[in-house]
Amino acid sequence: MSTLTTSPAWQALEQHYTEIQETHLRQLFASDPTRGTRFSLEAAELYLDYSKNRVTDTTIALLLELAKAAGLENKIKAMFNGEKINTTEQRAVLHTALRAARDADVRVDGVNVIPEVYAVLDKMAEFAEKIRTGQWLGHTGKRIKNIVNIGIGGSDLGPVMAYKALGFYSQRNLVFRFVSNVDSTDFIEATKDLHPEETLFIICSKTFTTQETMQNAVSARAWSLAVLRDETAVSKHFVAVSTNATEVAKFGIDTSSMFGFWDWVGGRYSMTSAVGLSLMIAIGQASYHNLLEGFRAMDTHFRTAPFEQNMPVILGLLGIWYNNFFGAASHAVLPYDHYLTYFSAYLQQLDMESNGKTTTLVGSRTDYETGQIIWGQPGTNGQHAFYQLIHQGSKLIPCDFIAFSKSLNPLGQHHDLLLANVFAQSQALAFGKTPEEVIRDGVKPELVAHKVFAGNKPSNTIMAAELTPFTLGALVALYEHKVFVQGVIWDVNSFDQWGVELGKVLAQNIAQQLINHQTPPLEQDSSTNALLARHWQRQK
Ligand code: G6Q
Repeated sequence: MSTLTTSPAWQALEQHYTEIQETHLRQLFASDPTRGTRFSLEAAELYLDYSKNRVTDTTIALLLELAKAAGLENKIKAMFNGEKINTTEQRAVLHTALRAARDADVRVDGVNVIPEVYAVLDKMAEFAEKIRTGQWLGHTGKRIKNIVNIGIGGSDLGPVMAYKALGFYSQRNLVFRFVSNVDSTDFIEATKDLHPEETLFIICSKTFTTQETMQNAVSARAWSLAVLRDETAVSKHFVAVSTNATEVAKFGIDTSSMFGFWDWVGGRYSMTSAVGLSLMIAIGQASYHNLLEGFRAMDTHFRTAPFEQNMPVILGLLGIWYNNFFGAASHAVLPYDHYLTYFSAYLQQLDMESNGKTTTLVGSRTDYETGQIIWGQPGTNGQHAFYQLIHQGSKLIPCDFIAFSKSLNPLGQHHDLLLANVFAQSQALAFGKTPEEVIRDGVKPELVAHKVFAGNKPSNTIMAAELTPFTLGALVALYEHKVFVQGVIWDVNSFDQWGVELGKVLAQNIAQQLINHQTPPLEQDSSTNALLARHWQRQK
């Protein structure tokens, strides 16, 4: 048995679970008319209503005990202070330094990293302005109109999510595309209607060795040079975002056109590093700095607010409560804002790559559930698709609803209808509909059972006045820190990703066979051999 599950805090929660597992949210709300406001928090322009969770004051107190027992306070300090908490890679974890104030002092190995952070931010701003104002010209003297970000994982999901999220603020005479997949269709479709003379590629790769990205970068160079017909054109049409100057130079990009970052920025936490270059070009430096301020406001809240008022701590603990005590394997994130189309996909990587682990910091195997399956998509569309299962299915799926009071694109009654839906959904999930209520509606007896909603389905509602760069920053930081809190409780390293390595190695091996048209005898397992043989046969 692990120290976690045998700890007094955990055992107390197990006992408490047996006491309240049958308690219905209807009872909890009936017994406390102030519940809707009492279980709420405000931070960094975000409002969190967590009253529709299956918790009492005792639950929260016990969960806070668990956080304390896990040493969360010191772990937060250690992260913000640049200690090497990514122990398997011996790295500091300092994405928070990327959005610290210009006069902050954050040290890694005794060196203040903030001046370097701002040197890169300023270089990005200068470049972004040149593109936005048309001062930066392509090889043939034409203005750059298209920006294609080539990257994958952390070098893609943040940029594409944030670009879509802040589309309202983007410069509309510029076209942005994001290529990530090694499937050539991605590159071909993204560039089909673009002209090389007007196209800038941002090759975004921390390592500059990632197979998919390098393959797409090679194809991008060939695509450009097929028209521009001059190697020197690369300097006007390619820039790099990377930590690896040697590989950048080898690829043929002048390192003066490289925007650097550092090994203390993990890929999935890199949205506010130079990886955000495409976003800065899209929204401009002022809005980009508003985004950083939103991140910073949430960082400060996380670092300083007492745990009982700390939004990421409360969200993280609620996730533990459902995952580990109610056995809820998944968690839905449901934004009621069309601009947040990619938000759940972004969170999937952030959360699942961080906490999808079963090895503890000291190398033993967890005997408890860890990372939740994160999924979702914008709300109203989901209502007409998968919400059925959340309402009446057999699984418990806690949800986060995200909504904004003001629409960026007001149009007639649209926004009222949108918000009516988000409020109605959390209400329906929490309170359901009893058989008596269904009968009162005059439903035929044989249909009553079908029309009953058990309710008692937990959800959080996160609201802000408006989707702005600031609120997006606060929202992303909220989830980053929520993931951190859970990683601390589960005692895993949220900042490595060894789980993605094996597939990469095996793919290289198989790729050699495919590229060299290596015919049998095949050296794989019998299933892979059969698949390869069939593929060769069909390809002929
Ligand atoms: C994120 C992961 C991973 C990474 C990609 C791209 O935390 O490390 O998603 O971002 O594999 O890596 P490069 O930026 O090195 O190309």
